[in-house]
Amino acid sequence: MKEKILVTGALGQIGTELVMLLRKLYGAERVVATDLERKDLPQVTEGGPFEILDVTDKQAMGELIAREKIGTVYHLAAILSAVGEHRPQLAWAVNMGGLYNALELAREQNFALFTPSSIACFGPSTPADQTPQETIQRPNTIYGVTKVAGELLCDYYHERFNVDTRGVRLPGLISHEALPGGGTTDYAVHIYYDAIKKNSYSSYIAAGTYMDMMYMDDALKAFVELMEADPAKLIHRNAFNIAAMSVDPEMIAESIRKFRPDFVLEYDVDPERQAIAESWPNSLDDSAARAEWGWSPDYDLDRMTETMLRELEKKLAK
Ligand code: NAD
Ligand code: AKB
Repeated sequence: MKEKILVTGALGQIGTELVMLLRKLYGAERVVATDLERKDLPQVTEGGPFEILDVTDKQAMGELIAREKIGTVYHLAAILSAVGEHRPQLAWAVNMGGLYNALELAREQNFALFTPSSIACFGPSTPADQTPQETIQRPNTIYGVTKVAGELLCDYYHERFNVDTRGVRLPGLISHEALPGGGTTDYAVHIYYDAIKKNSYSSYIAAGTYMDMMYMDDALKAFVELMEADPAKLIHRNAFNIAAMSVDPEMIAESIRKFRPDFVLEYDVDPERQAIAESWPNSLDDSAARAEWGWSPDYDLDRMTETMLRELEKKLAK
């Protein structure tokens, strides 16, 4: 990759680690990290170029992309599911307004655009187990509505204007670098923090509620591999199902107990986030991603648990 890369929403859970990886792969000066405001994440704001950028401001985004001669944008700025239900108008403005601006600029300035979708693009009427690549998509959250609309809009810009749009439907992501930003799957990150801090966790998601989850390194591998894949082989450009593990809180607790036998899991279920979780699939069929660009995850539940506990122990001891 010769041109520069721009990341929006770069100080979020994914952006923090994506920027660090892209800078390692392509050179620090070639990766421009942007977000709405500066946060205390020096690994991103001081490890290479960082700019303030509101993705709802098309003019500012266009000027920055032209000035920096950007060839690829990873568009991560978004409002996630739980926050979205409290601020639906903001979720629409950022998720759809920001994506529309990015797509229009990609058409005008000819850069490649990666946009993540989510398991949230599915709803209660979707087949819940091994959800197929192409199936019913009738989500009942504003976040999910913006994800389906975003997938379709990215397809449209590719077919109508030949914009190089690509994307995956991400499961809940589990990571130790930056905290998650207000989603439904966040419990699966918090459980590891509390395992280290208190050796116990009170889950807002009920036992027996299965959702797909993935360790961050696998998700970032998917981003980079999809953007480097041969475009001639991509049939489902913008919304590849990808999967690594389907788990409920009990399974994560069992995995933690392999390393911390006294770990205690309790429940204080939050009806709002529980309802969202129940509307999403239990597990996705990711065979299209495997066939079209060789997707395969490296982390299963126990490998992820071991890594999370080890890394958080170091981090929280500081
Ligand atoms: P996050 O909430 O951690 O980060 C989003 C970032 O966007 C934040 O740093 C926030 O400041 C920024 N932002 C919000 N409004 C903005 C605006 N108007 N202009 C510029 N920046 C703005 O989210 P994340 O987990 O890093 O998610 C990134 C993308 O991946 C989103 O599209 C999300 O839907 C998708 N995704 C994430 C997960 C997950 O588990 N983390 C799962 C599925 C899909
Ligand atoms: C959320 O829970 O909102 C996100 C997602 C799965 O899209 N983590």
